[in-house]
Amino acid sequence: MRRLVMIALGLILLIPAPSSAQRTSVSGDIPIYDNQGKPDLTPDPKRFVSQMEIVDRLFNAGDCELVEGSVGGTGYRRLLRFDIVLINSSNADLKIGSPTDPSNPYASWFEFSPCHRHYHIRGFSNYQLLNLDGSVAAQGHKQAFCLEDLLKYGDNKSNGYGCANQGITSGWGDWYFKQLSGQWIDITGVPEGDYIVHAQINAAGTFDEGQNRYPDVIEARFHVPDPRNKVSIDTTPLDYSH
Ligand SMILES: [Ca+2]
Ligand SMILES: [Zn+2]
Repeated sequence: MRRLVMIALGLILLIPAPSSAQRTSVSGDIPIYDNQGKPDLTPDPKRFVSQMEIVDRLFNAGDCELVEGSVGGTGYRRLLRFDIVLINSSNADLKIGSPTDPSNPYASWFEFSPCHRHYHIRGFSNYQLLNLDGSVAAQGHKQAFCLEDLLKYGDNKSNGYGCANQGITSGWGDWYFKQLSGQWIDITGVPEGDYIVHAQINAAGTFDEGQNRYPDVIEARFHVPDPRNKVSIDTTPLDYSH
């Protein structure tokens, strides 16, 4: 039953909305509340589906994506990619701090990314393609994140979090756009059919989200075309900035 409800939700979320209206409509749906000093992160459900697409992309031996495990092999890989915007809708900031400070309470969570060439919180998000019965059709990978303020959702001023002093201000969002290295699920060889794209943030439970009123899991139904069908080949440089 729960699965049916989520599928229904996924179908509703697949209805596209004009991009200019997304941010304000989402911030209205996810009002900031008093979470007793703890952050509450949630992925923007509209952005997730509106940017979802399939591309083919060539990977060569030695590419950092193979080292990081975000693709399953060399040659042309079929990638299902999407945006994740993490909104902090608590009245408290997510405060993480400097990755190079050994006294940082999150010191053991940082890992240096050979692709991005900066520190990420390891295991932050988990991307999977699920069959409609909830079993795994393609285990994506655990995408590590550098958490920072990129999009303004509320009225607050940013406290200036970036990759060198990580965090997300109350009412701000961190934007993992689909052009970033690893911001995908490798679906090479997945048969044609209907699937659920599943993303979980704070997947390792690194951050205490207090009441956690807003979900850490986002899902949307998606039709994967016949793998023999051509899709556009992405040759634009991958983004490693964030
Ligand atoms: Ca949450
Ligand atoms: Zn990064």
